[in-house]
Amino acid sequence: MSTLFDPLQVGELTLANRIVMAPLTRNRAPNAVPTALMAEYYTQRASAGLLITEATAISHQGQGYADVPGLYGTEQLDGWKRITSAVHQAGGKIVVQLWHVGRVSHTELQPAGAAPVAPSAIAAKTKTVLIKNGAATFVQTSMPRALLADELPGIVHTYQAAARNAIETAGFDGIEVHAANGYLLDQFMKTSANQRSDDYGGSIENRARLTLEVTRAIVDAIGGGRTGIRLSPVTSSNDIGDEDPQALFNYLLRELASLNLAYIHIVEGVTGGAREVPERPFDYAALKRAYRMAGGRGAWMVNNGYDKAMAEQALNTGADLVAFGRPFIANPDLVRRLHDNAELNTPDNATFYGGGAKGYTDYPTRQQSSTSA
Ligand code: 8OZ
Repeated sequence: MSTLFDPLQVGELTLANRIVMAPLTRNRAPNAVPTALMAEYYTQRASAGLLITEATAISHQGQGYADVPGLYGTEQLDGWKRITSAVHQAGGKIVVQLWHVGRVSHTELQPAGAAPVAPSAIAAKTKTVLIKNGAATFVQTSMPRALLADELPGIVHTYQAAARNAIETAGFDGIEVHAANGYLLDQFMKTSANQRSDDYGGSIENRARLTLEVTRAIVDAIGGGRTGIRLSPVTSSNDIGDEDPQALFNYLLRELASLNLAYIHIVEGVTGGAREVPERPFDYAALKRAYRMAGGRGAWMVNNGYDKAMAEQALNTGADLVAFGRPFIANPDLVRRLHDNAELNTPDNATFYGGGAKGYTDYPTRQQSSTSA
């Protein structure tokens, strides 16, 4: 029986253990440029089998929050290169999560103050963050405009270019397609945000098309063995929802099966919230079966509110990797602590988004706690 602490080959990535650091937005990249402090933060956590970066915009249009990083300019790529080098030096593996927020944005964050883009001109009833006079301010997202069908190849190409740059220039081990949490790809997939009447709306096949085109284009550029995808079938994040998520995601997973992806990353339940949603039941085992029966061999990564006991249980019932979010914020040495059944530091919600070293790089390892006491 494998444990959390056993190594695993995941596509082209050789992971030291099954413990993954989940993507975590931290809003500490002014002007979208990754910093030395971010390098310190990721390097502190390099004992994870795999680090998945915070969501990272593939274009200025893909930006939706103040001080989140990008991957579309030279300075941004240079910043990430310093981070991947430091993580590799520390023996870690790191993939970047590729992000286009779609409608979850504000005109002030968009090129030339334009409207954010979306499958349809339907506003998300959700907020984003701007910095006003140095302070984070929550504002309603702006009314988006519907993307024209002839703009979609450009979006696919932008994802592909970001993936190529991520590997060739920024030195990442791989990429994760962010197709979860109510952002652009999830907006196209789900009925609450997509009312299109062209080849990208209506049927499940049409709504899944953009996600599949993006993933295929990335696989063509960097190979399936360096590509993962994150999905959240029933989350309500960012005002998203679908009438029949089981049918939608079973179809998507059957289509993804032939791409030889490194991993499939599933957020179970509401992202960062309830794992069980009584009004939106979902059979994750059936989803996995759909993928495996279609020939999918990628590692199965589960996420959302796991502790050690739940993670071990998941491995015993067929998961390959477990992604931890908040525990990794507060415990740079989470792998060691889980291994030793040690107590965990408690994360401080007030410093999750924005700020500096406080609540970011100053959580002590167990060793630091014992020597400073
Ligand atoms: C929290 C705050 C802002 C963005 C996600 C990228 O939910 C995010 C995010 C999370 O995937």
